[in-house]
Amino acid sequence: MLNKKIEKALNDQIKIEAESSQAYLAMASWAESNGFSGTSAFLYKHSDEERMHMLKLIKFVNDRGGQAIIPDLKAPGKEYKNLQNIFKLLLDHETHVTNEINSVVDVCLKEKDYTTHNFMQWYVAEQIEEETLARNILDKLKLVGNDNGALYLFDRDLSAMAAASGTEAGE
Ligand code: OFO
Repeated sequence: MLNKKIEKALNDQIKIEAESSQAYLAMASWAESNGFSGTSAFLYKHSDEERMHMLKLIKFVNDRGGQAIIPDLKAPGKEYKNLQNIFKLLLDHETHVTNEINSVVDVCLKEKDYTTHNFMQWYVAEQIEEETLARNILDKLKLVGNDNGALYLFDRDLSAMAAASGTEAGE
């Protein structure tokens, strides 16, 4: 049985994962409508993965005798300056998510809930991958700058990454 503090921390995290999914969906839609089909495929997939992160938490809370709450969400962004802007926002968002996951882990330790602590280790590892991936993409975009030919190749690379597997976009 989950104690109330843990249940609240996990429900807060459910909301954060839902917000991540919405944010990346908005970015995917912008990229698609601006002709970056590879980047949009990558972001749609990333959005799906965040939904999966949310569902995993929902199941865990309910299986352990708590009640997962489906949150309302504020509208995500709709305008982005360019791809660099998108991936900078994505990296900032993932850094925020990492901090939040660390706080959940902190509550687990304080409450001596080692089962939830163990469950949360999957998210801790996932965040390392996601932050690294976002940083690498941003580095590439900085090299690309305003070179349209390079941007075309970048978009093609992201399409290949999206097609390759769930792992690159953080399965
Ligand atoms: Fe991108 O993070 Fe979920 O957890």
